[in-house]
Amino acid sequence: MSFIYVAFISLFIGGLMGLLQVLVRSGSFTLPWGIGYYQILTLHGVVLALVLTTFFILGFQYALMGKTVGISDKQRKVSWLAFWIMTVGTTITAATILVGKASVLYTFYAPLKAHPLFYIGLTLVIVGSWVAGFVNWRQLYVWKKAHPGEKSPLLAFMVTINMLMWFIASLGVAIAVLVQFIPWSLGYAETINVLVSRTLFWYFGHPLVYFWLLPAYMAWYAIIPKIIGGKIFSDSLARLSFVLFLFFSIPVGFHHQLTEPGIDPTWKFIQVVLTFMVVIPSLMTAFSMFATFEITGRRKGYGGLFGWLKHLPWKDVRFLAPFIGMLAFIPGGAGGIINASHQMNAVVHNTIWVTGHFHLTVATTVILTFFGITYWLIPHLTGRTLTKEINRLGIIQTFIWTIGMTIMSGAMHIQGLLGAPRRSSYSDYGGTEQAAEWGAYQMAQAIGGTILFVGIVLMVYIFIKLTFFSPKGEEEFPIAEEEEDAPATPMWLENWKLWIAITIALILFAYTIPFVDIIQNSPPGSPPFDWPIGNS
Ligand code: HAS
Repeated sequence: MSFIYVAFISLFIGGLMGLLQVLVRSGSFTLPWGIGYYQILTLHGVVLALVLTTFFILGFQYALMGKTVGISDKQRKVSWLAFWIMTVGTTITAATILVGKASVLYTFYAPLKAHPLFYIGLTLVIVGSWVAGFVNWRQLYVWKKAHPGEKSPLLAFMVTINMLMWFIASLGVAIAVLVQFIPWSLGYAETINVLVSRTLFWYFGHPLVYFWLLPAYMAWYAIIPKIIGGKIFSDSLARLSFVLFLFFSIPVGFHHQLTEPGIDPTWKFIQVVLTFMVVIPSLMTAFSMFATFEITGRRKGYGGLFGWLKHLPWKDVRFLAPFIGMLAFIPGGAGGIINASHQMNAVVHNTIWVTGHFHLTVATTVILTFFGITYWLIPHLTGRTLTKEINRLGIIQTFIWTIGMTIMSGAMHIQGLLGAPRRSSYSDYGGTEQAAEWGAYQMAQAIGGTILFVGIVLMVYIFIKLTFFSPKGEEEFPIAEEEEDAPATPMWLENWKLWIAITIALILFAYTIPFVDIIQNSPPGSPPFDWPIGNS
């Protein structure tokens, strides 16, 4: 619950910053008191993309682990340590941005330089999340010892994979921050190797998006079936898709660097191929969700080609919000495939199309699923109930979000195709004809963004109601069972050593040669790690 408090405070602060941004970009609003556009853009990105997500995910995952494999007092104590390390780190980073000392955006690309406290705070967030991961692994280990020969509960298996992926991936950003950014911002190193830092960042940055997505998939695979009165289509398929995410999430970072000079095109091509591999588990998930919906509907007696759709509990916000998230992932995922296609990336890279893409994926698919989880998880944790009134408000919230995001993200996609850059404040670019074409879309963005902010205020209100004011009672923790006739899950799916070995082998394959190339070809005066020497 404490993790989730931080997530909702972040939602409010980050959402407010989002509102300010769309207003500035519309050209009809100027920020007061000398506040900088990049200051609020950084706060928006860091607080929503890094803080809200990580805190919500860890809180949700603790709930899943506690429910499925249990948590001991000692593990709970260590989890508090994780929470406080992360919260202190978040406060330090957010304060540094707020006072204008770290307007470097959430990707903190060098040569933009922030105050050292920005990086130190982020390091604490990552270290704290590792501690949480160690606790989760320990929880599963203890359970396995007590249940020899049994397959681990599906949700515990999924959490373990997600934290493994997160740990292996965040080593990259940890190295960049500890070895490059902190010494450089403290003045111990005079230079920073930009390409090395960006490569390390994107080694982390792409798995980061699956770290956000996989908890949503946990809910889709194992919780939504229960809410709709059905069963899990296939436990093995669900596990296999998570294993594939572990393999293919990490060795694909170059698809964010396709326009970057200094990386051999062959390796970009190889990582693009691997990117198309990571699409497969999402397609498996789409297949599995359709199967669950159809089988459940037909079992309830709804026939016809699409008649089974009628059985879905459209008036239950615990289902509706994640379902709209699923729908949004159809265009969101298609956009991702466009981004990953090398030539098309040249059209959309660094345009506001990319911003549209991630507002569909993380800010709709993932967030609407997180909202869907909130409606049952919070009352379950606080000993309250989801009343009809809150359910109704939740449905309204879901529609507000859908309308706001459709307008805002749609406008971003079109404007991006017309060439509008991302990460820029308002400008008419010297009165050019092309920039004039963007005006109407910027206005649409402002309208969509304002509607979204209303959605945020309503969601925070719902959160407060669920936490403190809804009637006392018991709310179900909905975990589905598997279909009776599904084939038994093979035990080799839990061969952790093999999965980790394959993951490391794929990473070494995708990164070793290009990394050596990058270092060998770095321009003079740009050593990969100019530390602790310092030339000055
Ligand atoms: Fe992405 C940029 C490629 C998925 C987030 N992405 C970003 C950035 C973010 C982000 C934040 O290749 C910006 C980073 C920055 O600041 O620079 N992305 C992909 C690909 C996928 C993908 C191939 N992205 C995501 C997800 C994200 C996310 C998920 C967050 C959660 N992305 C890229 C690329 C870039 C990029 C390039 C760099 C662009 C550039 O140049 O800068 C794939 O994983 C997508 C696969 C998904 C599918 C969809 C499956 C559909 C499902 C729903 C089924 C629906 C049902 C309901 C069942 C193929 C599972 C239906 C029911 C009915 C009744 C109809």
